[in-house]
Amino acid sequence: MAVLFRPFFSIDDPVWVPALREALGDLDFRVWPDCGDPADITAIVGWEVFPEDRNSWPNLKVILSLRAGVERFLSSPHYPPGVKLVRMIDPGLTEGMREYVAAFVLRFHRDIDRVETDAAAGEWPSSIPVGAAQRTVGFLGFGHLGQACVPVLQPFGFRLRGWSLSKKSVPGVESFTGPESFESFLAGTDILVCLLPLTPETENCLNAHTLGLLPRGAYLINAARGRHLVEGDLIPLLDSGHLGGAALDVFRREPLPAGHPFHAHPKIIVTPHISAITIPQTGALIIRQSLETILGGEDPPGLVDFAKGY
Ligand code: NDP
Ligand code: OXD
Repeated sequence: MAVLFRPFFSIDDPVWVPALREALGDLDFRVWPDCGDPADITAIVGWEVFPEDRNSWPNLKVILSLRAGVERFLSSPHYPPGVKLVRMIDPGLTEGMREYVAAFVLRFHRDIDRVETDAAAGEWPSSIPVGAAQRTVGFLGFGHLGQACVPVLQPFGFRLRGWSLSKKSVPGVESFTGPESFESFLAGTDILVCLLPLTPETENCLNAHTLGLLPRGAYLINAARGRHLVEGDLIPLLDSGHLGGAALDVFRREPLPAGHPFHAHPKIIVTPHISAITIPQTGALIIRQSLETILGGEDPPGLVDFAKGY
């Protein structure tokens, strides 16, 4: 059994290769393009698949994604049929997402951008703040990452709700399931956090109609995928005051082109897909654990269900 790593980003060689080598040191670990005999390769670790992956590895059993979201693998014509796919569930990445979501929930909750602008303009108004207990944070997609945000937000007293396909029993969080509850979920959400996987069912789910169902003045945090949002629908909702602001980490085109209207809009905060990144030290250990689980004949956490698309 040999594990092949396919570097993709410029930081992979100096960062990921040593981390994986350390975690997988006692296994037969190879780095593309030094693959050796293709028949040895039973597992591939990487960010996506490439044209030669479809037919080159006669004994390939599993692909271990370094990304949490796996739509690029699933939609690729190069994905080798019959090979299992495991998505990344990394404690380092999870910590990053928790921090990102908490940072923007608090920023929107305290209306920091408006008060900062007012103060800079010489305005010094006093107003009675809305308490966290009067604010509902709704997780659109309440899986690993959505649920991981609960312990950081709960102590502030926010009302929390999550929308998912299957019912969740998380203490203190109202669970909404399936398309039939989508509208009532949105209608009661003041700060919407999108953490859905990108699938045919979830693509374009943030649009004029659905965002229009949020209460007036609501906020959007999209840390999932750019294709969840119909980009052209957002600015009119912000300009009309229906939405109070949006923090966007992901876009249909990345990097977001210079001159894109999101860059200049006063109510949009653009971050460059940095909300949560797989951390080599912790991620490499997860790859190790997944391989051990697979070698033991079991399915590791994060095994992708091809029928569901995530
Ligand atoms: P999970 O698979 O753990 O959670 C996905 C959640 O979405 C689940 O609750 C699932 O329901 C729900 N869901 C999926 N499809 C539907 C649907 N059609 N209707 C209702 N609910 C649905 O994924 P993670 O939490 O680990 O990650 C979520 C996404 O975040 C990733 O797919 C990725 O795209 C994105 N991401 C973005 C990053 C960034 O840097 N911006 C970093 C990491 C991830 P159920 O629980 O019932 O299965
Ligand atoms: C991921 C991402 O899916 O970085 O891991 O977006």
